[in-house]
Amino acid sequence: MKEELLTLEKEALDKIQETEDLKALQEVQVAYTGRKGSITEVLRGMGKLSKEERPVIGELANKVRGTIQAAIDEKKAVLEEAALEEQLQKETIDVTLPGRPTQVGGSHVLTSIIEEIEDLFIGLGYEVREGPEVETDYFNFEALNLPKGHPARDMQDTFYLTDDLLLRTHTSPVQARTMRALDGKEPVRMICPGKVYRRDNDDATHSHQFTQIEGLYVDKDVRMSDLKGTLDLFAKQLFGQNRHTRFRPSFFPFTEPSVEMDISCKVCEGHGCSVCKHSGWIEILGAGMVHPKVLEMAGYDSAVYSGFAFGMGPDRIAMLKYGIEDIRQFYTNDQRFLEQFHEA
Ligand code: FA5
Repeated sequence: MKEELLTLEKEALDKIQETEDLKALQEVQVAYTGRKGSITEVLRGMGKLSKEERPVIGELANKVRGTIQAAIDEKKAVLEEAALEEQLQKETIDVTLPGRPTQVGGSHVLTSIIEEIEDLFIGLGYEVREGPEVETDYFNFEALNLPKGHPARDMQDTFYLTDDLLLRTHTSPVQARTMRALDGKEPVRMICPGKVYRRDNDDATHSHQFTQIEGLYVDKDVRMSDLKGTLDLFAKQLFGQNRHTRFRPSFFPFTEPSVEMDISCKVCEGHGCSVCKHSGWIEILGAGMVHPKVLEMAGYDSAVYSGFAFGMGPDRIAMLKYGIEDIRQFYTNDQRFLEQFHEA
């Protein structure tokens, strides 16, 4: 039994020596000093020994177990150290490597231009309102003096959802909604930006979905000169003090008289070029004095109140301001295009 123990000791020490990882070392420990290990196995045979031999073998067994355990502990410390070292090596950071650039998002160019226009009108005392994109036929047309069957409805080819529901073709229904909410009692000074939809064929200057900004000013004694002064100020602030504006007669069923405002072409300074189709002028919005019928339908007494309204297309305004040639660029999400307008 003594030989057996000494052989086990040698065998175990050799294996410990050869072991190269912690898992194998653990297996050696279980195999030799564990509860079901070889040493325990040998000690089970102690019953067959004489009284004199038992303490001697018992002591030897403890010594062998101690020696093996000490060797295991020592090896374990060495292996742990090596594992830590290897991990540290792997995780070393090379501070000389170039950094990875982080992608920073930014506002879409249309959002930026809408915010710029909002700021401008907020500065003039206007408030910003919103309205639904799924609109009723009533607010999109009837409340704006466009009864069913009116030929001017054809000016805005419409996506109908049901007989009575549609995707709004302009932001003008928010005029009617705002006035109605105020019950014909208070003055109104609001702008409303938002998406609008028309069954237009997409091309360089037309999109079936685009943005508009509506403006409405209703109070006692509002005149055409207020409209002209406000929109001229707006154009100069947005496009530069050198821009000139002109107003041409036009037609919208919800304003009377109606006008379209042009600004002098920025590219040719009004001399004529391909951008302004050689006219020297570019149209940027429709406007007019709110039709008395529209005021009355919304609950305002048209003998007391008057007002002006305007509607512009920020897509076209952004195209002019930044020299963008195709409106579809706004909606195709090409990052190379969009990134040009992010602020540094
Ligand atoms: C209107 O939509 C009127 N509601 C504007 C208005 C409001 C007039 C208040 C008077 C008082 P118009 O259909 O012209 O008007 O459209 C206004 C602007 O929307 C145009 O000047 C243009 O900039 C833009 N627009 C119209 N159709 C498209 C389209 N398919 N794609 C991109 N922009 C468009």
